[in-house]
Amino acid sequence: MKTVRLKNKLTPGKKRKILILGGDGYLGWPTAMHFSALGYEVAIADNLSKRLWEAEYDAQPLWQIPSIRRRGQLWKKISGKDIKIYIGDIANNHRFVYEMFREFQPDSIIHYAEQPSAPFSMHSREKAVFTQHNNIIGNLNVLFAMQKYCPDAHLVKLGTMGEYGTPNITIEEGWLEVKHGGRKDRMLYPKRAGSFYHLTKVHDSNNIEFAVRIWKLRATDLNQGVVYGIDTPETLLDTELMTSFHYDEVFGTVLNRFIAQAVVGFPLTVYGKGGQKRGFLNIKDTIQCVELAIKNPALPGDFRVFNQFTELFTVNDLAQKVCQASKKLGLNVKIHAIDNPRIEQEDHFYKAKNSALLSLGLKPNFLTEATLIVMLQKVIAMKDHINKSVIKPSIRWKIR
Ligand code: USQ
Repeated sequence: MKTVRLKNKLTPGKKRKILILGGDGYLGWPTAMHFSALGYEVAIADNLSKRLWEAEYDAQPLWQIPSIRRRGQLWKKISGKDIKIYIGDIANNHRFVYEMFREFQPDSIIHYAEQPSAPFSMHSREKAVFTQHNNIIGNLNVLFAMQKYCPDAHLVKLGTMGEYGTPNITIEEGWLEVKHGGRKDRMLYPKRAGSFYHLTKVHDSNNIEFAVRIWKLRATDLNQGVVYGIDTPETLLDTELMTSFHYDEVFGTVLNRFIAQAVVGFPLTVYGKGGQKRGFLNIKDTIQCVELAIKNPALPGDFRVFNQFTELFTVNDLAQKVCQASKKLGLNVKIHAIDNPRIEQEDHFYKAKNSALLSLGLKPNFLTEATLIVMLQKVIAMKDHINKSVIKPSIRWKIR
């Protein structure tokens, strides 16, 4: 793998600049605090649209999240460090993107600013079109802004393991050596995504690979698995610095949902046979992986893809683990396999490589019973705020 190792220690007087797109989100806010704590000059951009979508589905995070400006002020008070805030829409306002890149001149860009939910994208034609426009055009605007104002910057883009789908062969890290008709080539790994949302990331990957190839940009695509977890070292500094925790059917990921369900006595909603296997990682490892990508940037003209997960589980494995951990806290949790609202394989081969980030030094925080117990305890403290009516899935992949 071609990487350039930059000095990890910052030279006095010269701060490296990181622009975090989607800095108000579940991953964006902890990432912003983390790099700020490390001494980078951090700016975040967000159009606050996740807060609007949450209101639309009555799917608020379990604990109330202060406004982005309030979070910035509190972070400044606690750490003494500034996080610069840009409010604007990267998909619909390319002038906003251009102006921000021209003014801030980032060394690295971490791009999380996309509609992140598969069920949201499958709700209707309008939501599918919205998701594709929002994600794909926003990403294109970022690529053009990079090319125009900071062609030497490194783009770290959040992709997804869901781009690959569940093929019957081993999933490589982004690229595949192909032999055909007596010749060979290295090609982007074939994709078979499972929702219009996951497809946006496939289209983004193609657009980034092309832009990197023609404009000699630097980019790393992090094909991330399903994230779970509540805390990072910085979110623990103050309750108002916590990141969002979703358990609803639209924005909640499966393990976070099972934890909330266990706490309110809702039978765990295993979809179908529950043999769906996916890559998982703790939110702390998301931050670690992004840091490793930033500190070991891609070379100009190099489109790197890292598979970003630490463990593989089936949905049934997770349900069993949550039941066992809940028992330790005196909760009697039941599992209820329900009709699968999605169209996906429920019992399948799944083998995916994830050695690139490990070889850069990733030290995984594996899913232990202790981790589950801490998550359960935090959610138990907020039990009365759980809205049971947003748990049951209602969005179906087959629109009748
Ligand atoms: N599932 C259940 N019960 C539930 C919720 C989900 O059985 O109550 C199943 C789903 O059918 C699926 C699996 O759990 O087979 C994962 O579902 P999920 O909702 O946790 O994750 P997904 O829709 O794939 O999307 C999430 C994030 C997305 C990210 C992706 C990574 O929302 O932003 O890209 O995880 S990955 O799955 O690796 O593509």
